[in-house]
Parts: sequence; C-alpha cells; structure tokens
Amino acid sequence: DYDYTNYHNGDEIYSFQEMLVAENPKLVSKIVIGQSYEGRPLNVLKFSTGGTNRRGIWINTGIHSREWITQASGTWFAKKIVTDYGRDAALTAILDNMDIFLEIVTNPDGYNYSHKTNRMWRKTRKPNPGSSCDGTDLNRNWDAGFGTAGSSGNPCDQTYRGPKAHSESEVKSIVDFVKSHGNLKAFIDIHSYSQRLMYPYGYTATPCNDQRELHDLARKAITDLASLYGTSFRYGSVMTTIYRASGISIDWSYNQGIKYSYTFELRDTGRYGFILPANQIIPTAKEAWLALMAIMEHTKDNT
Ligand code: 0X9
Ligand code: ZN
Repeated sequence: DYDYTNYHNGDEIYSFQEMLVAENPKLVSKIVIGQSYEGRPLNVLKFSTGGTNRRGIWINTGIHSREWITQASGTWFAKKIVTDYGRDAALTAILDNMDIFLEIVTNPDGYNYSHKTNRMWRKTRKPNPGSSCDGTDLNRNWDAGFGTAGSSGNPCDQTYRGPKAHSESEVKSIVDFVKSHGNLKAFIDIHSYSQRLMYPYGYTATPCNDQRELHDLARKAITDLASLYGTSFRYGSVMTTIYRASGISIDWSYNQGIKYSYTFELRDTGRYGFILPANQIIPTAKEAWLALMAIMEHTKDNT
C-alpha cells in the first residue's frame, strides 16, 4: 500500500498512478499528454464519471521539482477523490458534472534530478546551447508577458525563461492538451512555499477583468483552509501578493478564457522551506484540499 506519510520518487509516483487506475477503472484513467526532454511520460490522471467533454478542472503539481510537498499533496488529492466520490456530497456533485485532470509529476526530469543529484533543483534538465547551465523555469515559459520583467534571459538563473514561449515540451504538452480539450473552466497550478493563494496577473499590475470575483473566492478558499489547523494564507494577484513574474502558467490559462485560474504556494513560510518534513504532508494536503474544494464548487456553480 502507498505510504502517504513519506516522499516518493518519480517511479514510485508512476506506480501509484497505475495502481489507482487499476483499482478504480470506472472513475480514473491515465492520459499521456507528451514526454519530457529526457523521455519520461507526462501522465495526467483523469477523474470522470462519464459524459462527453464535460467541463473540466485542471490541477498540476510539481512544475518546480524541488517543491516536493506539491507532488506529495497531488498524490493525496488523487486518493481523496476516489475515496470521497459517492461518499462526500460536494465532491460527488462536482464529479457528476465535471471532470478533474491532475498532473502530479509535471517536471519529471527535474524531479528525478532533485532525488538523485541536487535536492534543490527547480528547472527542467534540458541543456542550453552555448551555456554550461542546464534547464528552463517551467513557470516562466508560458506565452503571457513572455520575456518581460519578472523572468531571466540568463540560462544560469533560476528563473530562466527559455529561448521562446512554449519551448519546453513539459509546457507545450499542457498547452496542447488545454487547447484541444476546449472546455476547461479552472486551472490550478500548485507550488510551495510561502502559504499564498493567487490569481492573475503576474506580468502586469493591471487588474484582471474578474479580479473582484477571484479575490472573493480566494478569501473563501483560504478561510476554509484555515478552518482545519489555523494555517494562514495570504491572497491576491501574483504581482501584488508575491512579486512580478512573467510567462507564468495561470496568466496564460486566464488569457485563454479559463476564468478560475489560481496558483497556490503551500506550506510553510520558511522554517523548512522546500524541505518540509514528511510529517507535514498529510496536514498540508488536507488543508489545501478544502481550498481546492471551494474553488471547484464555485466553478461548478458558476460556469
Ligand atoms: O517564482 C515562482 O515561480 C513562484 N514561486 S516559487 O517559489 N514556487 O517558485 C511564484 C510565481 C508566481 N506564483 C505561482 N505561480 N505560484
Ligand atoms: Zn514553484
């Protein structure tokens, strides 16, 4: 049985995904949306109770490989969905009307490298021609203010944006999937750390058109989150809440028309940072789930 109280490497998470599909074939299937630079599959779990191209909710974890609490939480979310369907009324109503897509290991090459070689690896592992530094920041590579302030053109920097928008297969595969699906209503990109829940934009200070609604929903989501253990999250637009960041996933998804575009920074606020002790996996995932449920329910009722 899978141990949710410990961190797992990429192969173990891939096995977890196969097991979950095998044990819940009517509810869960696996979609391979592409492959990483080093050839690993980009797996997406699809939770669906039927219908054709129902409204969808996209959730990804692990764009930044060192943020291990996010892949661990993603695994817990997957199990939570199959456990709660048919038992929890709110989750059941969501899945009776919408599909959920969950990519847990969104940067598999970086994740492998963070286990084997450098625990603090953030970017991909693709070499950069003409530089001795490897990797692109997958959260600066999207076609939304790409190349403007809030990212770096230096391949040696942690926020290197890559040579052009969507140059990284890990990003392009999601872009192609989202466009071909055409009916996604929420897009949630999960990071760590600093305990924040944010909406667009990161590349501009101009408020997005839905700022008021996204702000109110964020407040509701973090209030629900805090109800469990009292963990406090800040909220607001990326630019005003954390810092200017260009080429980020949720700015792209929002500009595609996916109104409920949110990004989380999970625990903690810096005591352990990216190296969050494993005994915080379940509490971190549990509290975040309450915020996810608030966003998913609102999406179901308002799209
Ligand atoms: O710099 C980032 O990419 C994000 N912080 S992190 O420590 N996870 O790297 C902040 C950028 C915008 N926020 C999110 N998309 N979470
Ligand atoms: Zn991150």
